[in-house]
Amino acid sequence: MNPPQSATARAQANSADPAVAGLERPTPAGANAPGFGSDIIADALRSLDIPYIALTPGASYRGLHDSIVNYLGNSKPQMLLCLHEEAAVAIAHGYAKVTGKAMATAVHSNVGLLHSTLAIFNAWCDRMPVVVLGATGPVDAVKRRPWIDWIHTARDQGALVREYTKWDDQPASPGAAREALLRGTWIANTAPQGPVYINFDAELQESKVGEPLPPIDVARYMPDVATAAPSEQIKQAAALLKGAKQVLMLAGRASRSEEAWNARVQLAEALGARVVTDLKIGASFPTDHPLYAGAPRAISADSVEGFKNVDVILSLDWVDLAGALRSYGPAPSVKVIQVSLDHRIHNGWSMDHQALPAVDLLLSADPDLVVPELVKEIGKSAKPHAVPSARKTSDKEPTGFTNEHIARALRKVLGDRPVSYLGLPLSWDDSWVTFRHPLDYVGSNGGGGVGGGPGIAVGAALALKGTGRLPIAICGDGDFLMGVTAVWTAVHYKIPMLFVLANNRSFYNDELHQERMARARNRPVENKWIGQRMSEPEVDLAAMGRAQGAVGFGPVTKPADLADILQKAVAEVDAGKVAVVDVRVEPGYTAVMTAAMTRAGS
Ligand SMILES: Cc1ncc(C[n+]2csc(CCOP(=O)(O)OP(=O)(O)O)c2C)c(N)n1
Ligand SMILES: [Mg+2]
Repeated sequence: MNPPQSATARAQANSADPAVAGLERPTPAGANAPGFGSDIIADALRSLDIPYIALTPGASYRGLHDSIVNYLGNSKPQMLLCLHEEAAVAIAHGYAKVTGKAMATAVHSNVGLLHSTLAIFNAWCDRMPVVVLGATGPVDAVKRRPWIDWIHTARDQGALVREYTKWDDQPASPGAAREALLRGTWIANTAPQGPVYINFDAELQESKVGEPLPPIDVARYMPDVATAAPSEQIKQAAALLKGAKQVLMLAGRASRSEEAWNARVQLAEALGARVVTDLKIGASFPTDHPLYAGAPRAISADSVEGFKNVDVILSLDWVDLAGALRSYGPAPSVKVIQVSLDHRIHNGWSMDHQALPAVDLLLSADPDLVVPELVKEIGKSAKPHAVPSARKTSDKEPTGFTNEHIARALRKVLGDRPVSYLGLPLSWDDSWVTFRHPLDYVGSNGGGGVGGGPGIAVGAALALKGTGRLPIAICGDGDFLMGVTAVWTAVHYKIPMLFVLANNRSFYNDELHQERMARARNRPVENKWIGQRMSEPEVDLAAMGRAQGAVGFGPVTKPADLADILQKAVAEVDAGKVAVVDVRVEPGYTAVMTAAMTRAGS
């Protein structure tokens, strides 16, 4: 018998789920030697140990498609058919959020790549690895079929995504294609992680090859890249932290590792540091810990007890350190330590690098490797600290019908059951549900590209199969509608999960912006809904789930009905189904949320 695995270890095991592996078995092709360029590419793909390739098909890679089905037997990697390229890449993005490793995707020529661009951008901003494969051509014009091969061949196709991928290539021979796959996967998985794009000439895939390539030891082409900090810097950081009156820890981007999570808690406890987390990224600190101070909105000198005494800020790869420092407004005497590798990926096209923070000490290293070293250096508890009392979730019944009702009903239905939140709506408040494990929440779409939610959730739920965790995605209606076909892929590949839709029948976030404009210009605020509300007709989101084979519930129009319906939906997920619950919340955000979302630049 295998030894018991932790949820994180199970999710990272990188093997295809047995239920998925039994699906879409091809008729064996019989004696099957590698005979074509795409067979060599398929061999290289298999050597990468990637369990799945999410794809939307197209003739530009029909050679590779054939090789995966008939040469590899649709296994290692196994195809996951997606109804839109944006879903294919989003699924790989979600899978990486849980496993920390890249999955493959394939998108057709320039057109499939164009469809996938937003999802690639989301993965880029989220620093998540994805290996995107594509195709073009035949590059040799005399080999092209009339019309279609011409419109679907682009010079420098990689230029479409070069500014938000870490690397791209268009190899010109089977040997170069193998090398590109090794290099691309290695680069994608190396911190800071991100998507890569490899484009295969149609002719290269379909051409016959004589000799097979000589075998290689793949591991030697993908060496580990050291991302620890030098001990001298660890000592410097530890000295600053130990000497501090009050440390503020900004717990930013982190892996899903339980050991790293525990080390972060130990460090905070040793320092008595107050800790802030960010719903843009995965859970990084227990939100019921007495030292936990809240989400980024809490970052201001007078918001939390003890903050005004802060004299050292420790950023563990915080997404927007300069922005956090600006809201906190620290006195110049406050020392700032930044632990991050992110500067290595900044390229100046996208401003996702954020403003340049003023720091006193930069550890250009992986925070998950730095924190345990700091714990060792500082000792379990450097000095006694007054421990504040842990935050409590509000017992007050909210008014109207809001996202807070969804949170309350889920708390009631789920109790202490292990749950992974695979997405939360924009207006979510971090106090509504508690995170106690790195897999309790996997973070947002990263790039603010609405429509990523459903696909990311499906990929994350796939990676969570076998962990015993209940996968839940809470999506805004706008987000769900833009990415809705990912539901079909979840149903088809038997990926049980729960979608709860915070359906306010509006792109409500933008109503707030119209409200802001109207107020600033002294114009009628009551017009803010025009061009925003999705009513007359209201879209039946449960039916959109049902149409794709999910079990649809709702519309739920009364808070009192919500818990019972969610209970039924959870029972369906436990029975292996995909459940979609349409909850008709009222348009409107809390005052705090409204202020945070529409604040001006300065
Ligand atoms: C691709 C894309 N289009 C438009 C936007 C602008 N935008 C930001 S939030 C938002 C509304 C999203 O609607 P929904 O998911 O229903 O959430 P709600 O704001 O209603 O809570 C829009 C349209 C965006 N960020 N991304
Ligand atoms: Mg909405």
